[in-house]
Amino acid sequence: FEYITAGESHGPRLTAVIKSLPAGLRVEVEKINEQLYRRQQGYGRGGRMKIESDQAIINSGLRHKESLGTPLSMTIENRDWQNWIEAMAPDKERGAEIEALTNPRPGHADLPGALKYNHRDLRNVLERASARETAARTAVGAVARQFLEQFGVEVYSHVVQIGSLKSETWTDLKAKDPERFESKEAVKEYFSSLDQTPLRCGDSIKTKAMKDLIDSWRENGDSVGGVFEIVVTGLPVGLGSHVHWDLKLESKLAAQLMGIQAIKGVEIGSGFKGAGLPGSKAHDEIFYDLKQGFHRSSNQAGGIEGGMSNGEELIIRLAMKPIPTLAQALHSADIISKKETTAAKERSDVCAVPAASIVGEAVTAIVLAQSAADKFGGDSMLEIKRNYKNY
Ligand code: EPS
Repeated sequence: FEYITAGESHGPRLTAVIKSLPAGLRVEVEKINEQLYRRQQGYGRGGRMKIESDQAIINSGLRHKESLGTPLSMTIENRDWQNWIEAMAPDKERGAEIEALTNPRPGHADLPGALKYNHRDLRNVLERASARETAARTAVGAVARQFLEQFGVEVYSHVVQIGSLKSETWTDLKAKDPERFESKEAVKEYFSSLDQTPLRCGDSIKTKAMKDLIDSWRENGDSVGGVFEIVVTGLPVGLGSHVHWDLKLESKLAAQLMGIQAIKGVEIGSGFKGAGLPGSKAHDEIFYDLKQGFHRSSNQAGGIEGGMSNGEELIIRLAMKPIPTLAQALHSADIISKKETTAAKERSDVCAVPAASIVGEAVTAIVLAQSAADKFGGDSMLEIKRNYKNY
């Protein structure tokens, strides 16, 4: 599951290549497109999502819907490219009419990117920094999900904060009504139902207030951030390892999840809140019975102990900053003249937290597929499944 993505936001298309994939994995392109569709939804998204209708085209690595074990490459066309053929032409000289963007947006990659790469047009930075790239990662994640499904692993998410408004976390919801989520089906039903909601938040009353907040901040030319949670069920014990810091499941998850555009914080289990508890209340006591094997009555660890999955649900919270492109532009300084100016106003989303939660699911699925492939190794699905069963 080693992979790479390429593509500019307004270039012809995005590309993703998964270098290593076991042979014999059934991959449905419809399931990839379903994830791409989910990423495009959510209240508060901007004009670009009205133009795009993301679909993956598989160019290599599959034959008759089964992986060959060869690099799987995919492309997603940018429909908006039609409006940028001259401005973003990869193979034509720059026309005199193409204006350079020189007023950097605070919070975006514009200024550090221009200084680092010696660019005199901020578009050379923002085109790749744009969260448009997350469509490619979502497609890779959709392949990883199809791998994980074979082992009964499900990756879910919900939004638990928009701007300053919070709703109940997964731990709160389960504590309030423990019986409600006893079956796998009930968990799946809760998370699946969120795809029909505007913000992927399970509380309809809070959702109304969150939508009002998005509307009122939008009216002020502002943008809105938030927090979402990833919940993974069905994980076996022992993904990741305690033996070295870079092998820990937490470090792998944090590294890749922090690599999602606009993510500024990651918390696992009780996270920052847990730091304030006495040790006697911060850990999950161990029980054993024949039916369940080893199990816990709480999940403060968020499913990871010593850098390894412990068989409980994986619970991760991610903080997304408000998107830095603002209609009410902030103070800036021109990169060429150095004169006072206001930041560039590219078309943008007012709130993309629900979309980010889908990207979070995808990236989590990628890390877990990588870790499962490390643990259960093998060139073919048959071999991996045999190793899993023996373990
Ligand atoms: C995005 C496409 C982009 C932005 C957004 C995410 O399209 P455009 O720049 O043409 O409007 O809508 O990215 C940002 C807000 C950002 O600051 O990077 C997408 O496909 O998700």
